[in-house]
Amino acid sequence: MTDEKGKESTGLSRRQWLGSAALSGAMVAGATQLPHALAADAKKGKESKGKQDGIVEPGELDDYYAFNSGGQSGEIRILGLPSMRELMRIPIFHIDSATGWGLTNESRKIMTEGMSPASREFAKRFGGVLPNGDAHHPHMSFTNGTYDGRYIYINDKANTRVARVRCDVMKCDKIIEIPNADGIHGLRPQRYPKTGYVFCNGEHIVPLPNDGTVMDDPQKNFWAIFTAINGDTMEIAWQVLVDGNLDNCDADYQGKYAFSTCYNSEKGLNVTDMSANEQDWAVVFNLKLIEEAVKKGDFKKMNGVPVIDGRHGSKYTRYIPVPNSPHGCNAAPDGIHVVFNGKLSPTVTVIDVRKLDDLFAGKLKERDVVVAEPKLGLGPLHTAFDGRGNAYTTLFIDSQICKWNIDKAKRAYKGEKVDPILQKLDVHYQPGHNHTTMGETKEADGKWLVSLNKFSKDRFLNVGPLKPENDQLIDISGDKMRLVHDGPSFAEPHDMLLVRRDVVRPRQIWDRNDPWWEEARQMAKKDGVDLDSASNVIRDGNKVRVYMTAVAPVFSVPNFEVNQGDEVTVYVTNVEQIEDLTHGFTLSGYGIAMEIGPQQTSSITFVASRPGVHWYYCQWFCHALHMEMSGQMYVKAKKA
Ligand code: K7E
Ligand code: CUA
Repeated sequence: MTDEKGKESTGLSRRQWLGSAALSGAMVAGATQLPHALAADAKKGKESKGKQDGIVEPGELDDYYAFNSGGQSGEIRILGLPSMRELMRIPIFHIDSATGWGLTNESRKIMTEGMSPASREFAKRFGGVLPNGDAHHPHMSFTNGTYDGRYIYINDKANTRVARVRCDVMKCDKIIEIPNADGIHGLRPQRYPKTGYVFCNGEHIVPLPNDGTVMDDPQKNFWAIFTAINGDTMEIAWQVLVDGNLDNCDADYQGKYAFSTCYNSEKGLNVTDMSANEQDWAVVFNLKLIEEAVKKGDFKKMNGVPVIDGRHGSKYTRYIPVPNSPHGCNAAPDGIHVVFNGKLSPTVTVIDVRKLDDLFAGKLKERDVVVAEPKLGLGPLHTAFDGRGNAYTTLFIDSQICKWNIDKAKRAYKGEKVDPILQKLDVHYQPGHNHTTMGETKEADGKWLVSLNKFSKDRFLNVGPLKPENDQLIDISGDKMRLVHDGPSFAEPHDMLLVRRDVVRPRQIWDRNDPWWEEARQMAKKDGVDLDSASNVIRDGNKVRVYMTAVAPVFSVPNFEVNQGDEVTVYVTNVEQIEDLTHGFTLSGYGIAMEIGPQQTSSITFVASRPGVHWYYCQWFCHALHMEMSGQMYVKAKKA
């Protein structure tokens, strides 16, 4: 039967085929190309309501956008879900050869304007920008408890930064360095009433100020910092000083509290010391009290930022004991429960946010806000939700996803004999984050879950000692979780954001009035040049500004001449009105490349240090005469 099906199913890819075969009785959308046997199965399967096959036929569009962090590669990737096709990459914290991110004047402005003086000095060795990042947690801005499609924020653990991506053009438009902290890890936007704040926490405890004057006695001198950024202006609103390393954070659905887990209450500096205690904690931040403290001046200004003292005994924070070295921090879409994932404890700890007012009023003790603590398995790291009262926790050591019911867990905590665990599904292997469709919003729809596995081992063709990670797609629409697809990925998605496609509305082409190239616009105005029809070479002392347009297959400036040592700026405006007609500008021998999308202006500045004839060309295939879309820069040698 398999052979027969196999023969008939030539229209299906192997993955589609495997997906369908694994279905046995599931409803298959777009079944027109299915072999008869399967089509019959599909019909039968209609009764098993809600099952999905994950097949997206060629030419069909996905139901969800997935925004995947690129981990230590420093970027965000856009995937379609359920196909898991990679659609785009957004370079952020690193230098990118394709788009010229980190090379163009526009991107360098974004990468450098939020730098501290110390980083600016240090980055000189890399030509002015820091060349790497470690991006973990991409999260979209919220309005009223659900995604609003405006921005995506992401952390850089490596260089203590936070970036913002504009969802209309899918480009990063702000990067800021967070002072007083070391290694921004957890990041979540405020859910209600809107974003609002972007919360992020420094992971590593460091001396404050961290200027080399004091570097001993961590118990007395080292602290971690929780930061609230204004998501609109990307300025830092306030910071809170706390005890112990912070790991992950989240916000409630009421706009009253934020939370961070702490895995190093010991304030240890090595793994043995850091994991000594049986319990660490989750810190609760009272936003209203903190805002009042800022207003009435109950803070210390450090590096220009109000820093509030939130250490043990502070009225602005509470420390809830949680076993043991908790990691993930996840607010449920019911708006009531927050889950802290035990990591070294097989448990997750569930609190009820409605009890927090009484906790801060002194009517309840810290552990009184805990309403469940189910034992799920080994290595619980992160939890996702389906909006139907169920939670899905990754078990790193067991290599499983554990599906459990929040209400049952609460009843068991009260002593009732009930097993909250509904199912355990093997994943391959060692999952970190998982994420459900719309699962961190009040519109959680319980359709899909992606498990971001840290190891792929034998799941793919061997590509050498460095193996891909494995992002696995799991159908959670029915009673049972069902593994649908293996998705290899390069280093290293930590977290994924799954957004219904109608929420995200990117432009097809740039708007000529976009602020992106405001500096180029101002300079052109000063030079009396119209960017839209430019063909100008302007000499200004030893500075040369070359303005050109790009229309397939020509640059409006076919060649230009400069003197060795001149500082040259090239402005290219792509005046195409057609979608997907991107041009590029690459200058040979100068380490220069940039993307110029339809209706976009891009610019790049360099010193013409190498004499001779240097070709420039369009590196984005745009036309049958794309190879011919080129020109020459003549650099006259300096007289010896
Ligand atoms: Cu668990 Cu950085 Cu979100 Cu990785 S963190 S897994
Ligand atoms: Cu323009 Cu290739």
